[in-house]
Amino acid sequence: MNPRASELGNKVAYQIYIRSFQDSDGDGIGDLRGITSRLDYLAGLGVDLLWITPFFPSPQADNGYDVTDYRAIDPLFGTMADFEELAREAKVRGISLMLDMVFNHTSTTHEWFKRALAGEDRYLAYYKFVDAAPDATEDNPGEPPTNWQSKFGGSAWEYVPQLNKWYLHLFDVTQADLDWDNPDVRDEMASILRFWRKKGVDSFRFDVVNLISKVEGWQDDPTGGDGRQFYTDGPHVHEYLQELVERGGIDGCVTVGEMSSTTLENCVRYTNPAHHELSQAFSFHHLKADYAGGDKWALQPMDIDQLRTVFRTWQEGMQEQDGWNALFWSNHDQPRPNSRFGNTDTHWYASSTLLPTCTHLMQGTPYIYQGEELGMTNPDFTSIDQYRDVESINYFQILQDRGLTADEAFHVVHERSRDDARTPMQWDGSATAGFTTGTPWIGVSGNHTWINAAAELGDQKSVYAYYQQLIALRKGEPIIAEGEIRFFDGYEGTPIIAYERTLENAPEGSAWRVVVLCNFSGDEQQLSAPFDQAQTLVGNYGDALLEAGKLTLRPYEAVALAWND
Ligand code: TEU
Repeated sequence: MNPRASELGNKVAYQIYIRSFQDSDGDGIGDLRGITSRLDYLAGLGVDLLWITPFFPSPQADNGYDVTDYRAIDPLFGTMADFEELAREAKVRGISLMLDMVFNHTSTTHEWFKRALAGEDRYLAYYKFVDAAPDATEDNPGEPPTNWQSKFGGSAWEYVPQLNKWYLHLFDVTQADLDWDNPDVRDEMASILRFWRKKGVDSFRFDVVNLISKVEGWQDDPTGGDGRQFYTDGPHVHEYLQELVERGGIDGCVTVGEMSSTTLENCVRYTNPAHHELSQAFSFHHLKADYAGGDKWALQPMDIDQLRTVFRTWQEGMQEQDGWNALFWSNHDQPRPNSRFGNTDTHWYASSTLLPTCTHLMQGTPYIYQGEELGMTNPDFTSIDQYRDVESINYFQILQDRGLTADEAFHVVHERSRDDARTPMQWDGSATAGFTTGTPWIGVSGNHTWINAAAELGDQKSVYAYYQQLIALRKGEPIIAEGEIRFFDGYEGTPIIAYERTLENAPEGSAWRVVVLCNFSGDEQQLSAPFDQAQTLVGNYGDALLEAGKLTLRPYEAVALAWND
């Protein structure tokens, strides 16, 4: 059994994008007290871990992923007393708070960066500053140190005239990359973790943590790419993570790393307990099955063979080497998965329940992103003015610079924007969906009138009830938490993903085998299914059309068959 299974196998995490979850003071922005007011809803779902996106002081250029002070609470979201109350109330309900630590970069409004701009050597060394050419000027700074591109578009370097230097920013220009090769920086980050540990926090998410170690020396990307090979899973990343975990006092905590463009081999090292790094990894390769040529901003229909191969590679690969996957379809950076990989126009319920059935029964720890448990969809925005995300607004222009018309660029943004997942949580059918008594910072999706918690709670046929069922299964059926996983061959070229879980010495009455079959299409599929004596463990159509060794899968149907004799 995977060594992580006993501590993490029956846990389920829920992600809150604090800006959009619940506003308590009418300013149109979600906050800590708002979350506290909704803890019973979360406890009712059955979640154990609550990942809350950053609420530290920030100018909000990237909605909190641009941190000014890691040891305080931004007044936008409340006070430290509000945080402490939330932590207490969550603990009473058996829920552990997972804080989101953005350690690859700080805001350029951070004290450290300000002191660097003032020319203090100690703080210049906190960041990746590189001397510009001696004759560089503000009007003509010359070429940046490398041709690397920011993930939000444009050069990854910004020229600072008063220093005649460039600084690196892999993300927004206001997010300056820290120099993790500097032991003073590593000391600071470990100290920040100790500060939150002293407050009783025992769970952390690390933002793009596999980007912290950059290759020594500055080289152009010879492929004309964005330079990611020079900083992704970099030369010292494992060493720095082990040191951070040990000195931050978080070995044994529940931790998860967001691993951008990573590899299986590195994620085994990040999560295998023998390495004392993190306990889980978010990898994103499965969420690139609809990226034409791997480019987020080039649309293509979802490639089901690619999706199946990635799931198989990561599930069987991490199992073989005692790594541990975070299981997810969405977060605050991804479009709503039911809109993206299903068809919410023709099969909203089936699309909204196919996806979690596929992943919640895999090996790993499932993450539910706010509203996913209600079947929230991409918003029906019709104008770029409705979008707020810096990346989306940048790419609306970049795509037009690449030759797309404004309408074509808008269509791509509409399908790919991070704001697709950032519209207010839909609590009820009122004008602002019960999210705020004020004006929401971003528009409410029009379908909140019928997709909302008030309409679904108590309805045993709701998407919410289906998620409750999946979560209860993970806690009640040991095979899901502890079983081995194996994907079935023979489905290439079909819209089916199929795998089985097996558990040796399954407890009396519990399943020793579960077969999961998922139809990622809007068409009925007939399968040869030599599955006699099977029980229907769970299915998004409520039953299974299984007879005489044949199984019919209806549009976007997922079913799990179990053997427990
Ligand atoms: O995301 C990393 C990241 O690259 C994502 O922004 C996402 O993969 C990208 O938008 C795909 O095009 C983390 C945070 O989750 C994100 O919200 C932050 O903006 C980013 O890091 C910088 O901190």
